[in-house]
Amino acid sequence: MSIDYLDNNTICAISTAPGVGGVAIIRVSGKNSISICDQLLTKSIINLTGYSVIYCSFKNNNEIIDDVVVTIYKGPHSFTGENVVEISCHGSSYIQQRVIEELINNGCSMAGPGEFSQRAFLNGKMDLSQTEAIADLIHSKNEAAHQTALKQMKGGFSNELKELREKLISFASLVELELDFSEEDVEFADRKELYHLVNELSSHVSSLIESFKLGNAIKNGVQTVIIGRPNAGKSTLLNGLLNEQRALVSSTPGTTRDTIEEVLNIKGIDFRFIDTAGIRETLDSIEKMGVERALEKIETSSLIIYVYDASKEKAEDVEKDLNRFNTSNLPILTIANKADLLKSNNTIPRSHLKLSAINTKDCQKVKDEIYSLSGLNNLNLESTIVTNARHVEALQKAHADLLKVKQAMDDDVTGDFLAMDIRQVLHHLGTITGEISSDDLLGNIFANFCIGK
Ligand SMILES: Nc1nc2c(ncn2[C@@H]2O[C@H](COP(=O)(O)OP(=O)(O)OP(=O)(O)O)[C@@H](O)[C@H]2O)c(=O)[nH]1
Ligand SMILES: [Mg+2]
Repeated sequence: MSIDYLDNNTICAISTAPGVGGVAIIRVSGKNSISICDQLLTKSIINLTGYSVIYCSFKNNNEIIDDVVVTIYKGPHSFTGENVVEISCHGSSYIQQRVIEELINNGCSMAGPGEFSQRAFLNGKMDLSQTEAIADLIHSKNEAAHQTALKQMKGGFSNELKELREKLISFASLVELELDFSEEDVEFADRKELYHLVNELSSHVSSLIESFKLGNAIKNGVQTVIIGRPNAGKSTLLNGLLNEQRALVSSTPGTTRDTIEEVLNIKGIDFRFIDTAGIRETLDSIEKMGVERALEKIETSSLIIYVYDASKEKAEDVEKDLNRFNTSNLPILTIANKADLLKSNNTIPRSHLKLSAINTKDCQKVKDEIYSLSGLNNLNLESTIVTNARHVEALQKAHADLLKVKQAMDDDVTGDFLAMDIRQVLHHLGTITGEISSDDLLGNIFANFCIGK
């Protein structure tokens, strides 16, 4: 996407969700937004001050299209930093389209995806990570996602990064200053202090990277696959967890063919449970596809629940299954199911959870086990949690370069190399907030936004 903000055209888009609603909001932003809208309203808005709200009609020449409420924002005191007019009309798709059409006929152009947010960023209303947080806020589905997005939008994360960068910038300038006096062998930047700072920064950046595990779980949920042999009770377990008869259960092995996915929120985190076809050698082509799909689901999951019929299965077969299915060493909860059918001579390893999936109450125990297995029990929404894959990638690069700085100091390299490595760290941290950005980067980010945002 090209960035044509410099020509300062006035853009418009429907900012509410597509379709019919009680009201819809059409947003207009740009230098001419007030004068363009003024021609289309039955009351003049030219002389109104910012934050004025006015009730009037939206018209085309003499045809009244709708009664509307219009809010005026005068730049820079608006979301985009430009003059903005928000037209609230009745939420018919026809009215929304007519309003847009008239705006375009009068000199507006249709906004591209995320163009309002992009303008907000380019006009310095917020930095890149804050802009991205708005997208997360709009999509937040639970308390944790809402909290982290809100904090990021308010600038919590940006301030933390700014502090880290500032500390390093002053050192970078001192090291660079030394280069100007290279003949004189001076050291303006105290190496001991710098070493200490780099250590401090790298552990800070590490903990931000670590927080992504939680951040990702908050944002995208934790995919948890339920696997085992046919008839083990996997579907019964899924139903018990959900407290509803979601999946078909029967005593015929091979009941579940396709995978069944359901989301369950446990302590604020969405766990996406996937019930799969029982894994066995089979000649039935449909069941075979189901088995393949089950094995594929393991690859994309973060957690595994392995269920076996404890009244029937031999210990060595269970071990064999565990080794075969968990090739990527994911955290795994092994459930010794059908505990109600166990005879006194059956012994169950301590690490297996004894369960009767037909007993819904028993299934609730699984929720606690899954939650603690996910390693998210230290959920602390007070500290900064990185939720964005782009950010964590930049942090990882910054971390690698911090290690290079450390190594460079250990090797006692010259100031110019040291300065280069420090600049790299600053560069990567700067890409998160957008202090360092390129058209490509911005294009990529905003292209993923919807129109009207
Ligand atoms: N006694 C007893 N029966 C159970 C228990 N859990 C499941 N069953 C029964 O075991 C049979 C198979 O259960 P399902 O949940 O369909 O098993 P599954 O693992 O999904 O089987 P497939 O879909 O064929 O792979 C059903 O008749 C269930 O009622 C349990 O804890 N105790
Ligand atoms: Mg099943």
